Amino acid sequence: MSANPNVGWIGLGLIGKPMARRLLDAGYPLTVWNRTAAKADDMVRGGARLAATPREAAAAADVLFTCVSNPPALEAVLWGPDGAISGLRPGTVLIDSSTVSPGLARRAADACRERKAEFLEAPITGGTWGAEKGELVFLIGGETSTLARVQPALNHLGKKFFHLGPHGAGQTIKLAMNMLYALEVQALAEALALVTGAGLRSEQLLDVLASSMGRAPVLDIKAPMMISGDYPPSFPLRLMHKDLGLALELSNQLGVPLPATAAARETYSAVKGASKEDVDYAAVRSFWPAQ
Ligand code: NA7
Repeated sequence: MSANPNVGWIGLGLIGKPMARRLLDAGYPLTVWNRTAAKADDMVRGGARLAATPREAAAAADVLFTCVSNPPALEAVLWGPDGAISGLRPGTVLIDSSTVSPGLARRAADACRERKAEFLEAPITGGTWGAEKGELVFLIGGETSTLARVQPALNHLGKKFFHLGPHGAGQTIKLAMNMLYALEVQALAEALALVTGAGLRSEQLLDVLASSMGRAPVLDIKAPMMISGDYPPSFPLRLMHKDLGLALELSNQLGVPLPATAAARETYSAVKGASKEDVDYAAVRSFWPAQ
């Protein structure tokens, strides 16, 4: 692929927008589409072109990224009215960085093949911070040759790229990763509830944790939010709730029981239902009263 191919970008959310911004800043000609068009205003001021439909964004692109919230959102932008699939040109590479089911990734790959386009699933981990710094970790499924064609663009977005296998493999590992984060963060919330319920201070547990094998980078990041009770979304709880649902859906298909995940999903469901704002998943702590 020649230097600086035309890039299309669909989905300017908390993670999608800083990713797209990095490609614009790196000099890629960028066409964007977002359901709420006003969220593209600053990108347009920065030199991006605004497409009227996902189809138009796809038609302008040599490389088209999608980064939207969940499976229905991806289905809408790919196959809805004026959907992106209908605009793909032969040879275009569609890269989906949303977290969706492995089955949906395979469907998108089939649809691209029918258009003589190529597909990579490339869900990410690293949150808004990683997206802004270009230090995301990509979990990739698809052909090696497709990845090689788009690697220069991906290098502006990520610091590490795991090519995990054929379509579906990236999403499967992503769901397993997020399950682990969700369970770890819920385990800390439960431990803090026990400690404070016994009349001790949260900081006492955290001090001991810092010198123990129980320490984990995700807990280092989420613990201060749990102490302050302030949960600005880096990775929103509503998306973690969605990923736990996707993991359970996959586990049902495979016949692999996930009892801890099933229980955790109930906690995340309760907090999601009670939250009036868009909170980080560290807010799972609010399931238990703060002491
Ligand atoms: P956000 O901040 O929730 O942004 C979600 C994006 O998806 C945003 O652009 C939304 O458009 C778009 N969206 C949501 N529903 C639809 C439908 N039905 N049709 C079209 N577009 C839609 O998510 P993040 O950027 O943090 O994360 C994106 C993905 O990466 C997600 O899968 C994570 O799990 C990982 P809006 O601006 O609301 O109009």
